[in-house]
Parts: sequence; structure tokens; C-alpha cells
Amino acid sequence: MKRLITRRALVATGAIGAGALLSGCDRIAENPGFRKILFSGEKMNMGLQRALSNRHSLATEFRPDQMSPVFRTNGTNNPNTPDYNAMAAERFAGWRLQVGGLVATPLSLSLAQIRAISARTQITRHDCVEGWSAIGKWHGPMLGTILKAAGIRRDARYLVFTCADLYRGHNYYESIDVVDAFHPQTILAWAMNDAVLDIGHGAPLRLRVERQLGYKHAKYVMRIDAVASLAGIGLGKGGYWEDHVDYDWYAGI
Ligand SMILES: Nc1nc2c(c(=O)[nH]1)N[C@H]1C(S)=C(S)[C@@H](COP(=O)(O)O)O[C@H]1N2
Ligand SMILES: [Mo]
Repeated sequence: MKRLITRRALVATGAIGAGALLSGCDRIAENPGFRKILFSGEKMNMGLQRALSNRHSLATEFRPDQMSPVFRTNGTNNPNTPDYNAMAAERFAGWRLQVGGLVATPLSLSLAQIRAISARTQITRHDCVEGWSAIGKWHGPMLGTILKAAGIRRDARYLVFTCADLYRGHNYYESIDVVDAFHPQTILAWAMNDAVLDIGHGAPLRLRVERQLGYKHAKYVMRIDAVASLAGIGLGKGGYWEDHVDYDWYAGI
């Protein structure tokens, strides 16, 4: 990725000023501190990101015979809160996905309504930063379809996913930008490997954002809010891991 940081890209996106250019931005771009500034949270420069990779290209899809025999779970494998347990006990009949924030029409969707939306099926590889990968089949509507139905406003830049679980005492949440939100492989999966999504993998609904690392794929999604800024949400860095473990907000692969 480093190789792709050209002077032109940096200047074109306004990531650095002309002064910095004079000192040689190749060296600056290689400096871990500077990279951190470029790629973390609110400071991350969206234009630069786009210059670095084609954000619209598709993640590799695999054949059914390439699917992993075992797809492990990671992080929370059961939110196990009284509210979640009550919803799970009635197989999520009373669960609703709330879609709000910078939208013309806030939505409250039942699982039956979500299952009625035309869906995409994709066999992709999930890569966790902890050093494991697994290939699985995911099925559900494109996030973009739901955002269009809600009438997402032009001033929305990020989508924030609020989850049902507390992980190590903190509310799990994640966020992606509108480019990833409208990527065709970004779906809200309600089925996995030809079965209804189980609790371990995020029932009743989890995000698949195939061009990013595992921690961005929010499980147990309860709410989606379109926002202009991530400031004031959680600790402001855009997600559980970003806030508490210092992972990068943009986890593109
Ligand atoms: N709500 C929620 N989503 C989450 C997590 C979590 O702990 N809670 N863990 C993340 C991490 S680090 C990974 S690798 C994947 C794991 O998904 P899986 O359990 O389906 O394998 O979920 C991500 N989404
Ligand atoms: Mo992960």
C-alpha cells in the first residue's frame, strides 16, 4: 500500500500541505506516526483512502467447495442480556432493526420485512486481525437498498451500527463510510452457510463489509444511524476496537 502513496495523490487530496512535500513525503508516509494520523478515525482522509485503492472493486468470491468446514466465532458469541435473551426466545419475532439519523424516513423493520427484500448471496473469506480466516456463505439484502429506502441524506458520511452486546463492559458498535455502505458486497446477512444466522455469528442480523477486516463486521445489529461525523459517538473513534484497543478505523483489505 505504501508504494501507492504518490506525491500527486497526497497533494490532490489535500492530505498534506506543500511544505511537507518539500521534505519528501515518501519518508513521511513510511513513518508509522504519520500513517497513524492518516488512517485513524476522524483524521483519516477519505480522498487519500480512495486514491490508495479502488474502493469499488469486489472482494474475491469463492466456490461452495472452498467453504471452510468450521467457521469459528470471535468476540461476543452470545450477547446474553435480558433484552436479547427475551428476543431470542421468540426467535426474534419482536426484534426490529431501527434505521435513523440523517435519513428522510426513519425505518423500523421486522425480520420478516428484511427477509422479503431481494438478497445477495456471497461466499467470501473473513480475515480476523487475530490471525485466522474462514470462508463462509452469507445471504441478505444489500445495505444500500435499505439506505435508499430510508432516503439517506446527502450530508450523511458514515453509518453507525449499534449492537446488542456489551463486549468487555462496553457497548459494541462499529461504523463505515458511505462508500463502503453502498458497495454491492456490503450486506446485512440474516443467513449463513444456507441456514438462518445463529447466535454465535450474530443473530438475527450482522453486517458483512467484505473489503474490510473482521472486526468491522458488526454482529447483533440493532440500529443503523446515518451521521455526518463520528465525534460524540462512543469515544469518537468509530468503533469498539478503535476506541478501546486502538485499531484503525479503516480496515481495508
Ligand atoms: N457485536 C459484535 N460484533 C462483532 C464482534 C463482537 O464481539 N461483537 N467481534 C468482531 C470480530 S473481531 C470478528 S473477527 C467477527 C467474528 O465474526 P464471527 O463470530 O461470525 O466469526 O465479528 C466482529 N463483530
Ligand atoms: Mo476479529
